[in-house]
Amino acid sequence: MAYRQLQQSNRVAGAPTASRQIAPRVATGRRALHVAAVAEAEKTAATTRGGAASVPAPVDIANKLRYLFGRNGDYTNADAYHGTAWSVREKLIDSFNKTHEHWRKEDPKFIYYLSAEFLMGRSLTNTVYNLGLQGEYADALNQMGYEMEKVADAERDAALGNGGLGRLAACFLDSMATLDLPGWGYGIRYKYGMFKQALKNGYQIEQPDIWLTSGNPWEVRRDDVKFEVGFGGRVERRKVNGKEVTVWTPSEKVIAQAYDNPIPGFDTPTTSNLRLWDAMPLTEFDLGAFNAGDYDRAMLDRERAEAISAVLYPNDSTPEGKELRLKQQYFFVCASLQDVLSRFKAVHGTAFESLPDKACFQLNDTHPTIAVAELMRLLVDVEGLDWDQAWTITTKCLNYTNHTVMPEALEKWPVKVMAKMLPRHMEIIEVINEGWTRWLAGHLGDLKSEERAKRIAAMSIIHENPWNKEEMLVNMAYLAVVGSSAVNGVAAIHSNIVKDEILNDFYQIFPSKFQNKTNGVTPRRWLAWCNPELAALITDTLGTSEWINDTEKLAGLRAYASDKSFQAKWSAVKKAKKAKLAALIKKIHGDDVNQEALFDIQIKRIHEYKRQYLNVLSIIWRYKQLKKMSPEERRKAVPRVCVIGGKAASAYDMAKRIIRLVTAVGDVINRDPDTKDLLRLYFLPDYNVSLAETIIPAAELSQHISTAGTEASGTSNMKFQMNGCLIIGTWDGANIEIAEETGVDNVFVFGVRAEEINQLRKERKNFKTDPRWDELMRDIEGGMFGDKDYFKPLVDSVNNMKVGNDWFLLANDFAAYLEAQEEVDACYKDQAEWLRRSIMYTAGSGKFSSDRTIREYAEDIWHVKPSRPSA
Ligand code: 26V
Repeated sequence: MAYRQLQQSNRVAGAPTASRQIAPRVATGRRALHVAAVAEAEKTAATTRGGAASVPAPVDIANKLRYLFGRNGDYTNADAYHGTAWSVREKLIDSFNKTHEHWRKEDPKFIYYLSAEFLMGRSLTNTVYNLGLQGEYADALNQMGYEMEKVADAERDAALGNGGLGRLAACFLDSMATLDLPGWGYGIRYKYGMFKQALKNGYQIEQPDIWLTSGNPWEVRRDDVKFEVGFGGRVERRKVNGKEVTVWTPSEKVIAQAYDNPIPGFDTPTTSNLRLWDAMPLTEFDLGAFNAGDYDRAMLDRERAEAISAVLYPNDSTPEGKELRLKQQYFFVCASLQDVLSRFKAVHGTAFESLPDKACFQLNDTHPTIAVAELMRLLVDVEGLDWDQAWTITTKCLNYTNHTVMPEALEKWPVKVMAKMLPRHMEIIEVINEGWTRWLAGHLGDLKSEERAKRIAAMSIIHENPWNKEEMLVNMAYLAVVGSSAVNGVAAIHSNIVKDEILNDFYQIFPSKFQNKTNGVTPRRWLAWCNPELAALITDTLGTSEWINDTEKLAGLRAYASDKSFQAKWSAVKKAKKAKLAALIKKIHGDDVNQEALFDIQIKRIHEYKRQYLNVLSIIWRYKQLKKMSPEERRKAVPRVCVIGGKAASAYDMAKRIIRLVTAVGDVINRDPDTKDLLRLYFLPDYNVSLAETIIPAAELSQHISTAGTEASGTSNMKFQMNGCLIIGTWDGANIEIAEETGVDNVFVFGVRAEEINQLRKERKNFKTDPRWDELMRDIEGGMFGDKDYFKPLVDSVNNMKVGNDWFLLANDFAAYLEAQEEVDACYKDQAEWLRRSIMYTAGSGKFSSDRTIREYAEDIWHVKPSRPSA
């Protein structure tokens, strides 16, 4: 039997343990219970004492509370969480140390995943499950009068990411550790993560995410690991021993302080690492200034330094030009590369030609792309390699993943900003670009000189700002492509768009650089741990829990898809999860919802291209139809509870209006006595990883309705699929591959195809809108949901028939969408068919495990092999 399964026995899938069943739940009895449990456990401990590991969990939890927090007695769930987390942390660190001792001895090639975002969510549940300690800690808490689930609920999310890109990085770390791949994540330890979203009168307001206030048990501060990072200043050429060297003297320096976040693999002794950097001042205090009575000036350095790792940038509708963001990017890249090189040198000295055999870096989008110039700087200026040798090493070590087709999201930094903040890097980029364009000129030698010049200009890393001819820009995607061995998109269709459109010029030059790596999600967090009831049913049915790290085994469920008794069990699990979501809706909105209704969910960042607006329009249309129906007709209607959740970037005005439209429509629909039993619409505020863990298992229909060709992949679609939730979606991103794996007929696919988009945009002014669409526009404009003026720009953005308007083609897809929604209703009426499809979704989700994705990266791009410590 596999390593940790032995320890977990059959508890993996969340079967209740004996003690959990008998545990009293009365809060008032907790203290007595707690004291008794600890005393009992201490007796046992007396015979087994002999190291921290042998201390029984209840005693250990109590000890942590006593000695770390100075607490004694009647703890809240939050206290119990801290005690438990600090206890679990020790086992995690033991595993971390063992793994790294092993890797130090073996010296395997490492993959370093450089990412400005890691959206980790909560750690307690994941850690105890992955370490095989779930049963032990659930029992301990039970004996003390607590429930693991409630205790785990007290943890704050680590929300160091915006959305898909950051959560993908977190899933990848889980898979890398689970597959025993030597690899670390590197990023920034933001003091404030993704903002908290609250609603005030139906409008989004943003609040700071102060996530570190109660301490973070999942990190280890490494006081011995810090590096200097410089900014600004001047660059000089000097002769040293007859050789010309370049010396950069920064005008500002800060310290990057390492914090390690151990990442436990599942069913393996491997625990890898996410190293996050915190920015600190070089000197604690300018004592001179302080003594002179200038306290403000003394504090200035500290504030300036700390600002670098203070906040996560929420991705905006206009992401350009924020100097602090470039500073953040360079800060973490510089510290990470120095860290890797210093470990390399400790073992291999200056044999840098073998660096590509020991280390490779994945650039998660363009955010860490300054790594191209920084690795060159470290190798040439600091280590004294010649340029060509350094360039060979650099391009062998780096790889780049593109995550978006949105042109405005492709980072370009003004040369002026780059030259001021990173003067040496700007020089290096210029030299790279000179070499690149010179090489291109040779490569394109057969072309006529005019055509050649055009092609070269189009591929130059440094180019004019098309909106402002005065300004020159550094195109970070181009730098990443030129500086990398491999470039990949994140779903089949997206990788084709990268090759055929976004980076087509480069694809023509280097066809073999371009790859596809379809995204995946970790089946641990997104099925096994967030839906233990379904996991238990799957394990029972397949007779094994091996599907948790071999999701292809889920295909075995296909044999049961039409089995009535299996369908009944499948449906019972969904009902239980729906009850939980209903309880959450009740808690937030105070309403009881019909739990027999179809639970219809759209959760993701709010963006015009994701088309939450289209969803709302169809909900309004449904409402209007219901209003018109006779009581007899209403009895036949399929009741729905619609849920929309997601954050709008603070500066993204249109997205905020969309949120307000959702809440305004909800206010009308949910109170209408004619329809409220048949239709509800709720906006769930502050959508985040833990909320997703509650919502996704309860969902029956999920919406992935981006304009074809705009959503690079989507990853929540995979999470819904794993949890047996049907998809209504466009032929976009990973929806396509999901449909292929699930059976296209099982998915509600609608709308225009990516190939048609450009033409349709051009023809926009001739487009004849559907009369139902026109009616809805008049309704919103006319104030059916109040706030007429506020909604006006929303109506205008899609309703003027001119080129450039309705850029995301809501009107074009509207009729097809309503039709697909009718198919949904018809299918839901046939519960046997609905359940069959639901089972087919989970059965078809095998491909979308991030284990598969990571295996592909490891084999095709990283060339990294597993290295597992002994148990
Ligand atoms: C998007 C946009 C849209 C236009 C306005 C500015 C802006 C800035 C940033 C972004 C996000 C780009 C990176 C990103 O999060 N991409 C997401 O990556 C996921 C993981 O690969 C993928 O599943 C999502 O489809 C993709 O949007």
